Amino acid sequence: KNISIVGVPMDLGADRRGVDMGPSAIRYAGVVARLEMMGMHIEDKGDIHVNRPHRYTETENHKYLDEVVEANTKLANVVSDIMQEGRFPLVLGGDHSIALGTIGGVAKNVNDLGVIWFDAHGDLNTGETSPSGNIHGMPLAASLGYGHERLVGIAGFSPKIKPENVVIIGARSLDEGERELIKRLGIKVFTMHEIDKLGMARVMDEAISHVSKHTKGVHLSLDLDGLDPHDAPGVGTPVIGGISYREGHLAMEMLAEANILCSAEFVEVNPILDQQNMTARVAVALMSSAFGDKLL
Ligand code: DIR
Ligand code: MN
Ligand code: MN
Ligand code: MN
Repeated sequence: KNISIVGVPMDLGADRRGVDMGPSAIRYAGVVARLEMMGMHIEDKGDIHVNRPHRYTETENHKYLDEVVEANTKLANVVSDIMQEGRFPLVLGGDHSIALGTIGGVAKNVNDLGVIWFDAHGDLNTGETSPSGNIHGMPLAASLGYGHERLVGIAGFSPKIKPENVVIIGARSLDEGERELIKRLGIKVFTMHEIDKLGMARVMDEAISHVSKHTKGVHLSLDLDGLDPHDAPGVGTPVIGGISYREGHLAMEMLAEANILCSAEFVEVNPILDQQNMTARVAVALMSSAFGDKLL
């Protein structure tokens, strides 16, 4: 596989410093060497420039809207160029607002894109429903065409994905407006309840068949807070009771076996809140499994 890595040192979507260092932390954890060891051809395109405002800017309950839109517009172009070259975009976050640009760039090149969203949260808020005004809680809604017109309009078209081609895995903290949108759009969600009850193997079997049924490629958007804080402590909004390291690996291995991924992003790694860069190292380990690393 030919993989192009792009870092997005973005923290404005979470309104908390530290997650902007995620791309450095993941590189420090050896992402390039690990994937090259598996025989992948890696090109590291470096980081997208993120403009840092001197003052706090808020537009209708969307913190740092200008800067988030600007960086994601650039990211969408870079990701689209990577896909045009026939390479696999691997985007390193940064907070989850960068999914707007990644999905924008991927969906431009893949009609009927499927999305697997690993997260403790739904990221299905709009400016109206968000309790925080943080845009990292909105990218899935905006990709589906809901929310501020400037977020929805990133990459120049909307919607980028259809609700029936999305699956959320690991959810355990959903806001009221997110629950309503999930019900209204009929989005498939495997909460921790389903993972506990059915087991990760069955959840992934069902998730993979759901998301690949009417699609030509699947994007993996993995928020490290989907994992349990015990295994991935370096995240801005940890929620107890998450996916274990082993369940995470099984999920990635099953994705590799299914061979459906066309792009991936690993987000919300915050080395400031971490213990010995453990969360970035977990991210790299999960990536290698998603790209087909095996014990035997
Ligand atoms: C919350 C937190 N639902 C919000 N979201 C997070 O602010 O919209 N997503 N942390 O990853
Ligand atoms: Mn998220
Ligand atoms: Mn999250
Ligand atoms: Mn394993």
